[in-house]
Amino acid sequence: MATYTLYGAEVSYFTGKARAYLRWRGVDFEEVLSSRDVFASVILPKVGWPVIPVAAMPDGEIVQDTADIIAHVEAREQLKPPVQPEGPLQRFVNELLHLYADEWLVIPAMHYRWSYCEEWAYAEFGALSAPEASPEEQFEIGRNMGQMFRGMTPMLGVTPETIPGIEASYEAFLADFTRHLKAHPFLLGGRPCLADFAFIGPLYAHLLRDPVPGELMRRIAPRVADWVASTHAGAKDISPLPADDSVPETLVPILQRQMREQLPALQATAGLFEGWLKTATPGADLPRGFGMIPITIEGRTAEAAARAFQLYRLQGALDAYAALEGETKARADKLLSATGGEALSTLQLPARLTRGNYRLALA
Ligand SMILES: N[C@@H](CCC(=O)N[C@@H](CS)C(=O)NCC(=O)O)C(=O)O
Repeated sequence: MATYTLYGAEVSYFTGKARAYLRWRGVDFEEVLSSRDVFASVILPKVGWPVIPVAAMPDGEIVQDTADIIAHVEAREQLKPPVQPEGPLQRFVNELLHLYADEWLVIPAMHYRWSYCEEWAYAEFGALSAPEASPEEQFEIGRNMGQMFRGMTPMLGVTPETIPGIEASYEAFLADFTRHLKAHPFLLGGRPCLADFAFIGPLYAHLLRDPVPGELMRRIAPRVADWVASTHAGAKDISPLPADDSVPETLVPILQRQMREQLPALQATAGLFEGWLKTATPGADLPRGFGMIPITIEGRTAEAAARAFQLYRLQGALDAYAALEGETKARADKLLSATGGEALSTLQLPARLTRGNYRLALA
């Protein structure tokens, strides 16, 4: 019997992140398809709301949120090398890229799936949800389920106005990541860290596996497509990270894009969070969003939901920044200034967030 169980699906963004990590970590695990039955018998009774992936630990403990799943396995296994880089500056950049992959690359991922692969996605959703049903029944089941995800795209700021900006930005990202991969096997150097597995979230299920963006990635960024496939398969060919806690220069354009696009959205979301706090009490569950904010991608602007969960990943990055001292902090500030992210050094969340009972809450 496998030690760990991962409940999830091939079409799912965050399942790809957890699966790639578990394969790399080399632990014994079984993946169980998150069918309707699994939602009814495991996920809803234990977690309380419909979400994947969910992992069962060897003692039966149920864990949700990919960062928590990875942290739990790391703590139990104590294997080397760890998924977190050792260097404090590398840790900070690892958290920044984690935030970018989980909470910003979701925009191109959802755009390409739902603007170009809608019917295909309905069939996939139906097949995973009701594996025993006929293709026609699966399509209907998948359409009901998929429409919920499709309906999220305007909330992410995917509109006719922003779509050209999203596509231009994503293609430029692929070019920047290709240049990086020509110089380094993984984001921070010779071995994958949390951020690499986070990149697998958007880049595997949606942007490589879905047919239209998959063809695009293979055509214009074959090196990225190969990297996604091998990192998703478990990334076995590894070497150490730079021992001097340096960060590859080739990450600068990727971080510049993050600071240009995501940082203003985070600042605006933090502003609305401050307003929400005025009537909230400690321990209160956070809403999914705090209202609407403007987002701008390659000069194209739309309203998008001020998603609360982004602030939790932001808190992880700000904590890693706050842990820096002396010369390392000076190097981080230099990197922030080179990437247009100076505002991050003074950005503070007005209250701490925590997770408990599988939900995001005010600490
Ligand atoms: N922060 C969570 C995100 C999980 C997530 O958003 N999963 C998607 C599928 S890939 C989902 O089930 N979403 C349902 C929902 O958000 O209502 C994690 O890292 O596990």
